[in-house]
Amino acid sequence: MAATTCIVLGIPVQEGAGRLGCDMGPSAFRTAGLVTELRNLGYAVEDRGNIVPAPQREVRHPNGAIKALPETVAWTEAITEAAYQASGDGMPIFIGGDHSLSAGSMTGLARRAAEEGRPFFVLWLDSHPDFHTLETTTSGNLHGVPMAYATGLKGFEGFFPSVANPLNPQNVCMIGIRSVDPAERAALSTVGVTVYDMRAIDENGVAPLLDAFLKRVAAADGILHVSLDVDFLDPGIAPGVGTTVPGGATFREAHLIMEMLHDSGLVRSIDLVELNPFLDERGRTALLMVDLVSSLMGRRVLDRPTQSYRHTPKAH
Ligand code: 6HN
Ligand code: MN
Ligand code: MN
Ligand code: MN
Repeated sequence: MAATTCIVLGIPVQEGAGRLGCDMGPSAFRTAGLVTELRNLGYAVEDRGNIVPAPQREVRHPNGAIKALPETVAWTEAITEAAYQASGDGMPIFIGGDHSLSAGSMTGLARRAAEEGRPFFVLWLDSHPDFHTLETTTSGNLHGVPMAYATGLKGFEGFFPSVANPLNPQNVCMIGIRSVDPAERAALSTVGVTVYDMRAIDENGVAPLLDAFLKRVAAADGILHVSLDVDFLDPGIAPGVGTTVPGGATFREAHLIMEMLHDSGLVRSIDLVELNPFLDERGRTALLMVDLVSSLMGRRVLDRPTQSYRHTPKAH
């Protein structure tokens, strides 16, 4: 594991969110010690700095609610390419930036997985499914569309870059969901995404839910990407986000997920999104996110792994 090189990619996109401030996210993650923390865990870290969007072209959509379409398209082009490249060099950690960045990270990573001939899976930790199309979004904030885009839902063609390797919705597991718009609910019910809402966590705990998904990824010899939106967490512990939703994951639920992900050995890339340092309290949300990354990357309480829910990925 310590042979892995972590590739840190700053993506200061904020146009996809309804309020400004996510452009400061990459700085806050660095200030909170992300790189040092990874090095302390024994990883080589290559911080590639912040990427810039591709040149903008004029693009308009009949849905007049949509905001910042040319900007988001330009970001998506650049992020897709950067994600594809970085995933060939190590383990990309995308530090955002709002969640529109995942339109690019997931499509770039899906291309890499397709080239390796392995199925691509995504664990989506968010209070929202971000499953709007360009037609259905009513807020017009394009951080609400990346999952619909990456899974190849109709209506993005001619506006966003075409998706060569659509993510199979059946390879997506969402945990923490508690704010779903009607059009998203309708779309989700038809495509086979696994959605665990907060009630599922309340009734079962996170461990059996995540374990079932990880078993599927391991059995398929899949590549797993984790997309962690700050608003997955309860606003009481993570106030630094523009779209807080009450009743989110607790500190321990979130850490347990990270610990199980580490033990699975299946994670190949991570998005850290929606951190808005302007709304944070003395950096506590940024620090918590870095703390969670440490758990995901193998920080241990004892000098041995905890013996539960272990999967053995195939050697490559
Ligand atoms: N996020 N469904 C709402 C909308 O505006 O479309 C919220 C989107 C939140 C986006 O979680 O990254
Ligand atoms: Mn999101
Ligand atoms: Mn969200
Ligand atoms: Mn390890």
